[in-house]
Amino acid sequence: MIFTLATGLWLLNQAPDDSVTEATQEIQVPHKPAQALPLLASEQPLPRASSGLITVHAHPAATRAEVTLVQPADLPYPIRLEKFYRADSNGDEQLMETVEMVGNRLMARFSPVKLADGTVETALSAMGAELGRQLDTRGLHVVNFSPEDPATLPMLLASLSELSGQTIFAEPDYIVRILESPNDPRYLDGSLWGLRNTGQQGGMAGADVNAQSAWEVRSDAATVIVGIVDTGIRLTHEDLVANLWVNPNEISDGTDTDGNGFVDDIHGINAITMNGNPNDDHGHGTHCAGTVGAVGDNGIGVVGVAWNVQLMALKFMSSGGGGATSDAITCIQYGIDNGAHILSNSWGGTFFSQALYDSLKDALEAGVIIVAASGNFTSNNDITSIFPASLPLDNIVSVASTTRTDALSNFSNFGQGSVEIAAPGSDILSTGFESDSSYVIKSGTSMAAPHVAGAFGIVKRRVSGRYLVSAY
Ligand SMILES: [Ca+2]
Ligand SMILES: [Ca+2]
Ligand SMILES: [Ca+2]
Repeated sequence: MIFTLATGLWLLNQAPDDSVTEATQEIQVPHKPAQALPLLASEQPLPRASSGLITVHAHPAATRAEVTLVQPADLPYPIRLEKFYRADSNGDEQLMETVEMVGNRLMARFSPVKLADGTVETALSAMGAELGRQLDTRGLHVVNFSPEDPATLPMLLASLSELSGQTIFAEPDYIVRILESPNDPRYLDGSLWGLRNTGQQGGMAGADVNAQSAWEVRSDAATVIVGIVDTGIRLTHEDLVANLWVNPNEISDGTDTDGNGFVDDIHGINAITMNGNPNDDHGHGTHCAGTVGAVGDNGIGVVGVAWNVQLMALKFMSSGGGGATSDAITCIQYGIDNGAHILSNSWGGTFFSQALYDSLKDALEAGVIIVAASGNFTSNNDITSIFPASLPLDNIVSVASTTRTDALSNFSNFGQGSVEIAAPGSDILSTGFESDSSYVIKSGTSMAAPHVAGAFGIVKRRVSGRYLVSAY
């Protein structure tokens, strides 16, 4: 693993290499273009990173950078796009890289002492910014500002990092995305080969997670809570509803009964809207939830790796399949605070976030297992990191994807030192979000990670890891 712990200052974020950037383009889910209104554009030439800073990132080979603010229809915040171009030998411009971050906020960890005595708020006010929502109890906050000037975000980051004794780090609030692969052939009648493969549909017998054997040991994980950090869950789905986690301290009455900041968070939260409605408007999260824990032995639909588990819906990505790192952190902290044992994360990005690292370290200290998709770039995570899968924390399990012939899926990332396990991820049938009886097939390391999260659900109550080993 080449990853080294950065000090967290935004200037230390590394741009990925070109090949990864191209692969990134392939998996990006576009925002709804009809509503993606460019509000500003600037074409200042590089060099940057001195005075007159325009871009947060730097691309050493770029000849031109462009900053655009777009307002997607599916998100309440604008997205800032930093595009880096290079002129080829014909003089034609090639897009080398696009970096996405929230346009009107950033994340910063402040000294709790300086937060408490008001110093931080005064300093932010002088910069034209304001302290936003708290992300943890040790000084991590969102910082809100008006995005009209493209230089504001880089200038704020620079100014904050110079606030000696007040700011511990400041960084952009990067957009991360689902790790579903759009290109794989779909089998409309696809069976649950990932759970039991007898060689059907050209598969290889035994190329599965050996769920049959594991289920003979224990399919009931009724006391285990698995948080699905994703696009939400269809809360009324016939094969999920019985396995949804229920907040014991909340009732549905239009108020925040348990005083945790979320109104009627019965089954989880929506961190985009900061309320208790994590219903899925994309489908990705519902699919992942079904793989972890669709109800077993109920005579309908599919069956999760864990038949009887508590699924906590933690929504931070929108109908476009993307979301903000700060909102993911809100979901992770909610999971930790509400007793989740496992958090399933079928999403990622290529930029290191100190705030995300800190949040997952909180999970480690609380004994929460983090299962993370390794990415669909066909690249080596030992060389190019994907976050959160590549973060160097002992509780993170990075998952690659396999096919029904037990081969690595053609899209799957890999890495001897940075990917821990492979699980079925090509052509996976699971619950759909379109209706309460919808079942669909999806592919990606997004689909592999929940197999592992479900397996952890089964073994969570065992004393040793013996049955996990036998299941894989
Ligand atoms: Ca509440
Ligand atoms: Ca309530
Ligand atoms: Ca079922």
